[in-house]
Amino acid sequence: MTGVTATATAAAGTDASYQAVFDAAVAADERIEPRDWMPEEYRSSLVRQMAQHAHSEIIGMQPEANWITRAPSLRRKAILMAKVQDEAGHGLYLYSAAETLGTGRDELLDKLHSGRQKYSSIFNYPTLTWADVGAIGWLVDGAAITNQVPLCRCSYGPYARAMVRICKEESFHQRQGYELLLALSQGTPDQHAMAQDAVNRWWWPSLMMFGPPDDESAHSAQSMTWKIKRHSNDELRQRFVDIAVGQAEGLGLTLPDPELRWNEERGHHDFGPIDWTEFWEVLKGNGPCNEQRITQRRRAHEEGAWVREAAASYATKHQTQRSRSQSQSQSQSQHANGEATA
Ligand code: BYC
Repeated sequence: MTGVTATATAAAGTDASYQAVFDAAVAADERIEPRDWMPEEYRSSLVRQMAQHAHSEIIGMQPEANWITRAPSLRRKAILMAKVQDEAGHGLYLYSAAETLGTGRDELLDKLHSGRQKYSSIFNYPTLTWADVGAIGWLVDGAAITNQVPLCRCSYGPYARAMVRICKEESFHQRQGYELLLALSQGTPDQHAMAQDAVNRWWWPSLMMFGPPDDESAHSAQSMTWKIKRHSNDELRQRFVDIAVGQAEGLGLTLPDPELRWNEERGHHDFGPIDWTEFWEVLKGNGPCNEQRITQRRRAHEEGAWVREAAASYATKHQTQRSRSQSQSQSQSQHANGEATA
């Protein structure tokens, strides 16, 4: 919020006037910052979405990391390692952004590990072949960019700023996936078939990433009023389909939907029905890899306990050293002042 509105907030003093200042800031496309007053539901909805987003980034490392040791060349291995590391970084930015709302990372991770918070449905599908790494880059990162570019204009400042850097990195991820699939598509007939098979398996789950249809989306209307979300789930899904059709042609691959066709009247592509039963089943924990992903995540957390302990004791040691040298220099300057006065 601007200095003027923040001052107005301080002067106003009642919940209703705080709310009015908040609403005016959102309406004026100003950013809400951590110390600004905000409705509790706005705070909790942001924590819910940002936590789910952060969890998706770190769980999303698993399906691709599965292929690091089997990448077909040093170049591909280096690219894949960089991408997976970027995803850990995205998780870090997002957990840090969520911390500005007063929710610590430990608490969020605990909710992920105990199944009280979600991560994206897409990461509950297996990566069966090397071509899946390309399909994830092209389709999953492509869907992520379509969804996340508007989040750079989210009303909550720390989330919006984190998204700017994340989107830049996601663009690189998407390009590497496209380039990988193009190489396979233009390779031997077996490689082409492998690329096509991966696209066939990842297409529909990628469309599900955008969330349930608008009429079943519990949070969309409120999130759009608050300008956390700028577009509805269906709008973004349609935008993604329209982009992907031309890109699939460029790749020489087809999308597995016989009903996919340009609709002149709508100015968009029509596409076939999404299997929402499958989506809700995956959300309930019944996808092909839910159990494997969460077990692996808990194990990684337990095995990383010594790193967190070491980092914490290192920080404590340096904090103690800093306080000691500060108090030493204070007493030296008091001593020096005393001598000067004497
Ligand atoms: N998976 O009211 P709705 C990435 C839940 S990309 C699981 O429409 P909302 C990456 C939803 O949480 C993926 N759950 O919700 C890419 C809600 O349940 P709760 C992460 C889903 O929030 C490549 C219920 O269904 N991206 O990280 O308005 C490599 C009703 O939904 C899903 C983000 O998280 C789903 N697909 O809209 C590595 C982007 N869809 O919470 C990593 C930020 C819906 O009431 N998030 N649900 O229990 C968003 O933009 C929005 O949260 C969503 C959902 C569009 C996903």
